Amino acid sequence: MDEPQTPESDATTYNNFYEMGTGKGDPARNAHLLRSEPWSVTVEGEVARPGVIPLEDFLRPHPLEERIYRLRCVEAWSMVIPWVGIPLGDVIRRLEPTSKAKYVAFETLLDPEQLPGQKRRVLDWPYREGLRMDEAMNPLTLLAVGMYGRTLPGQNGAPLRLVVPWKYGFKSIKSIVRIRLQEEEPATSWNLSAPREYGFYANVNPEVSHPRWSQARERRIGDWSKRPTLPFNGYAEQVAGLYAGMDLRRNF
Ligand SMILES: Nc1nc2c(c(=O)[nH]1)N[C@H]1C(S)=C(S)[C@@H](COP(=O)(O)O)O[C@H]1N2
Ligand SMILES: [Mo]
Repeated sequence: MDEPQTPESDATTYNNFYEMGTGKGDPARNAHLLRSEPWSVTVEGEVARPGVIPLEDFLRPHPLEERIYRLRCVEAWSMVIPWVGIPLGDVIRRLEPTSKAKYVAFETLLDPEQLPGQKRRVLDWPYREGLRMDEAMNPLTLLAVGMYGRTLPGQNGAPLRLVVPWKYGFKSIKSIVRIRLQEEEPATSWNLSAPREYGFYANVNPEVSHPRWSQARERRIGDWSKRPTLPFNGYAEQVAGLYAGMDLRRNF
């Protein structure tokens, strides 16, 4: 909370959202094609009440809270962003998971007219991500609906995205339309696309190099020089316990 915020103009013009193009400036140019209102979320799998829920009901009656997080990206850059959202765990509790719910799977909207990047098979669409239940219930895991005190711009994942501040940027899936609670570990887009490079857990581990580059240092957007990357992106005190006993070189 005490670190200087990334300028909003950087956070909204330097993006990864491959459904809107693979260049960092493409999402800001193509975001006008996304119709983020009205929006609903399909809830399925191991829950007491599955269904298609309008976004307003999905979030209600929870007060929205504001949090400042560092969202870090695998390309070794980071930003400090004041997200607006609610803890994912509060939403999951309201859905009443069954005892078989061990993981949460998420999917992004599939619509090549609104997301023209889906006309090319850059990834296996729709974009998919997942969390283990204890990761999903951790109070740091946020369902974001806004940033910098406004609703989310399309390029940042309007109207609903995940923010997992201790993991690589790619875990924070944008423009979510489907949440499924399930017993098996979900397939994830980046793991399907490059299994040697991107594992399911995707924790920030500065001591383990990515197969093609070191991840010991990162550039905070706006800074000239790089800084050391911290284990779990600086949230080790809060989340390291989730992985006690796991070999994070194997479970990367
Ligand atoms: N649907 C979808 N979500 C996505 C992506 C994507 O391509 N498609 N890119 C991910 C990656 S790699 C990063 S680094 C973050 C970037 O979020 P930002 O543009 O808001 O900084 O979004 C993640 N969520
Ligand atoms: Mo990323």
